[in-house]
Amino acid sequence: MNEQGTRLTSEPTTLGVVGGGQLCRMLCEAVSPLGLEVVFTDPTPDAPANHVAREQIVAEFDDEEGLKKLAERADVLTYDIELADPDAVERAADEHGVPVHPHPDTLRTIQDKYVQKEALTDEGVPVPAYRAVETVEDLRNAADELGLPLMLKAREGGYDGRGNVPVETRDDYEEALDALEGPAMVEEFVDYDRELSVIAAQGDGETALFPVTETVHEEEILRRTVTPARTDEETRETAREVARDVLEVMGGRGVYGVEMFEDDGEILVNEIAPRPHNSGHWTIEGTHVSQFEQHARCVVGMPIGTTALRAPTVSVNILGDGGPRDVSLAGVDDLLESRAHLHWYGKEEERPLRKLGHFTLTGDAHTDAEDEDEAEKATDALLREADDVHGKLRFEE
Ligand code: AIR
Repeated sequence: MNEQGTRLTSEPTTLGVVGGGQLCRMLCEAVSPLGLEVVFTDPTPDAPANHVAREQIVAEFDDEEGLKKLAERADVLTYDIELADPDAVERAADEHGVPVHPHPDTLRTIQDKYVQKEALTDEGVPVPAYRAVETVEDLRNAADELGLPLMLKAREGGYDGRGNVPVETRDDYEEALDALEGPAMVEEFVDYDRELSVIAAQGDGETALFPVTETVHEEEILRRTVTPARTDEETRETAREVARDVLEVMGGRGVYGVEMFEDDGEILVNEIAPRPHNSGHWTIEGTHVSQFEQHARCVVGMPIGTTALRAPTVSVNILGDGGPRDVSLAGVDDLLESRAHLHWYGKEEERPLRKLGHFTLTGDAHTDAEDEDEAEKATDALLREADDVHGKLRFEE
């Protein structure tokens, strides 16, 4: 916090967060024991974080006035969503002399998926082959070089699979490009063995990696995580090395979600998030310091916490399956009576595949997570238990 180290006083340090969704909500929950407080901006009144933060400023992510109010009330600024406007955040921060972590330049790099891939490639971080495309002609050339199928992605603005269009055949070029707004890029389709994620933390002069987790997606939305990832130790070590290199590229303080493909023992970086990430929610119960507390420690300048695994862990997302309609989830008692830890985000509207909550199951702390057979048996049992309680949840009118 300062050169003499962390000092706890009666005046709480305040984090100013752009975005007040579930990530900001879980950040608030994690930092309260450290005596930190959170003020945030979000355009939706009574956003999920509002139930646990000190204050919400109702404002769009690029609203100059809202961001200035945020900077005025905060000691440090950070984000819960990368749709934040880096220019407006930087201006507000400069006006009030408040630091922003990660740096707005990092946000600029990450916001444009093509620029992000260029930055990673320049530093030798392995990524799937990619090309910038604007026209059908560009797409045809890319398909000639990289083959089909391809994944067409909006360079900016997409998340949770929004803005991604698979291109299967030559007849799809025009329709795929028409489906996206603004500049686009294509990537080779990686026929991966599994997807992995590492939450990587960059503090004030120190770094830490969370254990490698396995992520399971359907329809490009994260469904569940399994930790330790069910792969060999050599691959996990490669994933950690890649995550360390990613931190070098990012430079600034904060936690980063590094999403990867594992393909024949090789690791390719899919995407980076400059913030806590859905693939790290399991750390709330699964590691000594969660990704949320770690993010706060990093941006405030406190020492980094230990990321050691407490026990094998499985987390499952609770996604909307209808709507738009008011949220009403039934069948929750079995979950509450099980050993699962529920995290309900308090969103008002259900929409198909919207992230409305998640739950986490942790195994026996005595399981030797380093022993692959033992860890796999433990996570298999957790997955069965998770399926059981998840299967009983149902959204109703
Ligand atoms: N988020 C940010 N980037 C990706 C995701 N999933 C989180 C943030 C943001 C919230 O999702 O916490 O505020 C928005 O969720 P929704 O359901 O309103 O789109």
